[in-house]
Amino acid sequence: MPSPAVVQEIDSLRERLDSWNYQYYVLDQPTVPDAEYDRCLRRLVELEREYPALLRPDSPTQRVGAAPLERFRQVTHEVPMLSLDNAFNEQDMLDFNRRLQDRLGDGEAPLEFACEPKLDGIAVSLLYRGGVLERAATRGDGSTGEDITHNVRTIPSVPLRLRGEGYPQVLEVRGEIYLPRAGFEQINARARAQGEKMFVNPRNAAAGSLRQLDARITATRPLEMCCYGVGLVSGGDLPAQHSAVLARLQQWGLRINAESLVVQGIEACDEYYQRLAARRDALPYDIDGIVFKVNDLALQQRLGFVSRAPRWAIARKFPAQEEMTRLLDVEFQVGRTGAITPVARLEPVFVGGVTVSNATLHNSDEIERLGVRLGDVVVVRRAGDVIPQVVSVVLERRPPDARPIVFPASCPVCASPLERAEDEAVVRCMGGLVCAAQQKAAIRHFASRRAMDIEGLGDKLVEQLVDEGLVANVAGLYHLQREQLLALERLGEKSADKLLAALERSKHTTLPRFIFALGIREVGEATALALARHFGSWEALAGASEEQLLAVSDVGPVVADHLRQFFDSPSSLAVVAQLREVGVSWPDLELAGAADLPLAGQIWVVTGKLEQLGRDDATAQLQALGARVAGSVSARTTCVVAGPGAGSKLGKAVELGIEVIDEGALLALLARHGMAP
Ligand code: I6G
Repeated sequence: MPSPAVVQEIDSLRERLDSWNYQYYVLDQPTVPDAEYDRCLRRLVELEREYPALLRPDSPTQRVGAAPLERFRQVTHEVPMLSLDNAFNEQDMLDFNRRLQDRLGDGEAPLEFACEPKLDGIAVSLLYRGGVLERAATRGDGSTGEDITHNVRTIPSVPLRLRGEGYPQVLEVRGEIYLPRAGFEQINARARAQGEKMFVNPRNAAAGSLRQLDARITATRPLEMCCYGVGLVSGGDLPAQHSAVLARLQQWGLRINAESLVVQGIEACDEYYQRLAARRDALPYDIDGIVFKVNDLALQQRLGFVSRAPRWAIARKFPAQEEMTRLLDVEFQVGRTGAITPVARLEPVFVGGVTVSNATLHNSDEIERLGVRLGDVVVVRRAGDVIPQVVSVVLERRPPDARPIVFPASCPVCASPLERAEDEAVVRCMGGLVCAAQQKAAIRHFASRRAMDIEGLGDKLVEQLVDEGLVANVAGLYHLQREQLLALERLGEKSADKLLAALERSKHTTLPRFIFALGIREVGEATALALARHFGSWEALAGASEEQLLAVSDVGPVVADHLRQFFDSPSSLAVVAQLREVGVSWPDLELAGAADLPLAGQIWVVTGKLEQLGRDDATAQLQALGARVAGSVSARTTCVVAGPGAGSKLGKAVELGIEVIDEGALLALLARHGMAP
């Protein structure tokens, strides 16, 4: 007999899961991370297995999703759309393999598996009759979905008519509709600019985009479709293996995942999983695991199904990219340009493969948008190498004593007034270089490797130098005395001498590095290089009019304005004069017209993950050297820079015999042309 405590736990789990399901599937408003949902569902499955008498047909374990929204026409899936069992580690995969071999009873020979990433999107069914798209529907609860044909027709990767011939008279294709990460950033940037509600993650954005009554809205969202299998098939035959079916779908014009692979045996499945896990952040879309399927369809048939999932497939999940934790405090950091950034201090939580205890809250608008309070339970997302973000608040877990977050009225470091420019979300400290936080940030930037490259001047030391009043601006660094350094806590003779030598060395620099090191707003490395090449000397740059600045390839009105503000500021010019006085110097550059730039006339393509530079920086730097950076490889491409995770572009380059270099070679080339390595 189950104890009252067990009955109560089951009831409570069901209630929570039902409520989350409704929020997630019906309202498109996820309230808890998937990992938390999975944990509760697993616990409920476990309890129901232990106490079968308590199993009820309406338990959340007994259905795939939630009820569809009523405002769309309902569609019955003739062949139910099931879900997949999950594996969370290698042992779960070995157990899966054991179950397969035991059930088949064909001996211990390795089974053949079809592997592919599990996209974090919306499962849909496309029904083709006579090769023409007749209906598209969501999975819904697995038996009944919603008719979203009008929306799906707007997705370019969904063919309205199948290509070629030989397809069955009735062919139901299944797959995932999703938003690539870049598309998600794009629509969220648009929503932010227009003051509209932003989406929490790409999956949520894809769901919201599909659940539109007006297909014109869907058409503005860069959705994609990737097919992973078939449902109803009649009036024709398909090949005998899953991988061959996918290949056939591709021939008929449907998109399948480029990462799909057939492997032999469960160990090879683990290798595939590890390989993709290492590349997960570099993929252009979110995935939450890998799906492994027995490749032979006759074997699939023999294996059959258990309740809601096929026995012949499993999804091995990746560590969750969203987790819940508590917001303990908010600190207001002052950046190099005076921008005040609220930073969430969190109860440490393991998410996206690392322990996270800080996350950005961006600005006061974002705090308002989230409606977050101190003490709230929040959802933290860490995807790729993006800094962790607070994406939503779990309102149902708000403690009674949660307090509003109060944005400071003056700079938390120097007490100077704060200002918010009319068209900006950012609030800035007006203290300029009087503000110790801005002093420290400016010095850290000046000393950084790609600027003046002052080795041994770490963040801690910068803190000490400013706090002790030894240095107030970057020029002050060059007046530091050995005795002053030795008097600092935890700085020995060796370190002091090393720092002094590094300071001395840094005096011989290049014009692009010097411009970059000054930390002028919006002037990154590539712009600094473009300015140096355009004007050739500091004097020419400092004396340039706004029009002359605007003539530089990388400079728009905003950058030109920041530059002019810098050159019109007596205190900024005084610091430059002091730097030159202590001997900071550089050779002038030969003037380069666009046609003289070293990579003028060349077409470059950057693909895969660039660990050090990042793709955007690499692109900007190549452009500053005169190259055109294209999005696809063609016979006219001069060179392809390929990092880990490079896919079809790399393949095409190899096929066309185009030069391919890695990030190391690119860095060396940039260095040869005066860019910082
Ligand atoms: O939800 C799913 C995602 C991906 C799937 C799936 C899949 O294959 C790559 N395959 C099946 C058979 C099912 N759901 C039921």
